[in-house]
This record gives sequence, C-alpha cells and structure tokens, in this order.
Amino acid sequence: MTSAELLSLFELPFLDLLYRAQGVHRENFPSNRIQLSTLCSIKTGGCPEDCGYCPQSVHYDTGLKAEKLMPLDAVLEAAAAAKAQGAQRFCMGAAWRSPKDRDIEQLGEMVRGVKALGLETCMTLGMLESHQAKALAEAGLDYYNHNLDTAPEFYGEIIRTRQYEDRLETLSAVRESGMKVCCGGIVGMGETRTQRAGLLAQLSALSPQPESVPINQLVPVPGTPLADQPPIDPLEFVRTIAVARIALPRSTIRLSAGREAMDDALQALCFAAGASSIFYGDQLLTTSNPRAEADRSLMERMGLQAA
Ligand code: SAM
Ligand code: DTB
Ligand code: SF4
Repeated sequence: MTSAELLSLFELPFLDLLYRAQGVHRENFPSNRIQLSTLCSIKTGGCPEDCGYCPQSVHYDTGLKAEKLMPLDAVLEAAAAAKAQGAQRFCMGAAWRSPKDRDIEQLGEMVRGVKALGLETCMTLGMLESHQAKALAEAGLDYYNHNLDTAPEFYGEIIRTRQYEDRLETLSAVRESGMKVCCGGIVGMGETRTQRAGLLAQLSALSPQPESVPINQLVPVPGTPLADQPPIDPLEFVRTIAVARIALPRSTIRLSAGREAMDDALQALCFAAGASSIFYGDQLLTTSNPRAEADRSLMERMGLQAA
C-alpha cells in the first residue's frame, strides 16, 4: 500500500480503524494467540554507529560499559532460562555495525546450541553481506532482525553513519539466504504521522513482506539525543499498530520496546489492534521490560495463549 493510502487509514475514526484491523487479523491468524520472544544482548555497547535513540552507541555517554561477545556457555544458559520461562524464540542482539567474518563461526555455534534446546532463533547483528547471511542461514538461524526504523525522509535526522539504502541491501541479502525477515521500526522519535505512514509503506513494499514486524515505542535513554523526546500520544501508537496490521496482513506484528511505559489497558488495545507478539522477559537489550510474571498475568486475564 502507498504512503498516501496508509495515511488515510491513520485518519479514520479510531473505532473504524480498529474494526478494520481486527478483521484483517482474524482472517489471517488464529484468535487469542501470542508469540513470545526473549532478547539477549550477546555483545553490549561500544557500537560505532550514531543511532540517536540508542544507548549502545559510542557517540553518547549513557554510562553503559562496553563488553565483549558473550561466551557460548553463558548464551546457552540464558537461552535455557528463557525456555524454562515459556519463551518460544530466543533473539540475540549485538551492538555492531556489522559482524566480522571471524565471528560467524562462533555465532553459528550459538545458533546450533540454542536450537538444540528447542527454541527458534533470531539474531540482530547489524549489516550483513550476502556470504555472511548465507553462513548464518546454513547454521540454521531462523530469523534475522534488521529494522528500517523510520521513514526515509526522517532517517537522516536520527542516523548519519549509514544510509537507508544500506539497510535495504542487508534485508535483500537476508531474504536471499532463505532466512525469515524480522523488520520494523520505532515510533515516538518526533516523526510526523505522514512519516509513520511512510515507514509502514516501506515495510509493506518489501517483497515478500517481512514475516515479523517489531513496532518499538522509543525508550528515551538519558545521554542519547532523544532523551527528552516527549512521549507519543497512546492512541496514535495504537493507530500505528492497527495500520501496520492492515498494511502487512500476514506478518506477525510485535508490540516491542516501550511496554514498560504502557499500562495493561493500553497493551490490551494494541492486541485488539492486531499485535500478537511481545518480548518476554525482564530485560530488553540494555533497558528493562515488564516482568515475565506481569506478562503471564496479563495473558491470563486476556485469555491469550502462547503459540
Ligand atoms: N546493531 C544492530 C542494528 O542496529 O541493527 C542490532 C541491535 S539494535 C539495538 C536493534 C534495534 O533496537 C534498533 O534497530 C532499534 O529499532 C531498537 N532500539 C534501539 N534502541 C532503542 C530505544 N531506545 N527505543 C526503542 N527501540 C530501540
Ligand atoms: C527490535 O525491534 N527491538 C528490540 C530487538 N528488535 C532487537 C530491541 C529493543 C531495544 C531497546 C533498547 C535497549 O534495551 O537497549
Ligand atoms: Fe549500534 Fe544498533 Fe544501537 Fe545503532 S541501534 S547504535 S547500530 S547497536
């Protein structure tokens, strides 16, 4: 769908938009199901990129200590704990511009080890070249996460160390490798509604569309350029989820970062608008997430089952 078509969806009365989004959701997904992914930061901080939202960039002083790549046994321990809590997928994130070829073998071992525990695997490691994507796919990596983050027109105000085009190239390398694509963005960075529609238009134009689409609400972190960004109107956030649901009818829409700033009623509205996946576990990458216990309670009160 075009940006203009998506903008006109944003402009519908709230309840009409929700009604349409729910219809699309019910046509394409089983009802009352939620997908649970647990994040693990396998390489924290010290990233050379300058993404204005990110606590892990070396360009900003956020008090975060840079660490080396986590050893295999520690990754497997975290994955086993995630599995025991009920996670279905284990997502490993690294604060890199891109992985080095010499890291790929170790990353492959992580993939094999996590899969052997009975979990799906996802990694987000920055930009990938085709041969790296192929090697990760051969190791059995199920999903690769690489976000477009925002509309092309707004991108340059948030990130200067790499271009939109670079992101699109990585996405096509991932697609060609046979891995499933996880690609979404962040809202609440000061973008306009037109730009939110622009991001969703870019995502919907990916062919085939990404299997998984994380919609993050900015977590403002002290020390980053976006630390004082005022929060987005909660109903506008729900609208973004609903428009994503309609624009990407078969993609799993993940209610991603930012849930700590949302109460249960707002999250329930996001699920009503078509989100059916969350990050599950007390920690995102470097910031906190609602406690697993609180999410289990929310799921139970809503009659949502993990699947
Ligand atoms: N370095 C890799 C990259 O950027 O592709 C992988 C890790 S990076 C932290 C993964 C994603 O986390 C970013 O694309 C962004 O969408 C999200 N993210 C980072 N900081 C965030 C924040 N403060 N609030 C919301 N989302 C954030
Ligand atoms: C995504 O879209 N959101 C996740 C995951 N993909 C890697 C990361 C959110 C990070 C939030 C900030 C932090 O905890 O560092
Ligand atoms: Fe680095 Fe990823 Fe953070 Fe950007 S979002 S600074 S690439 S870790």
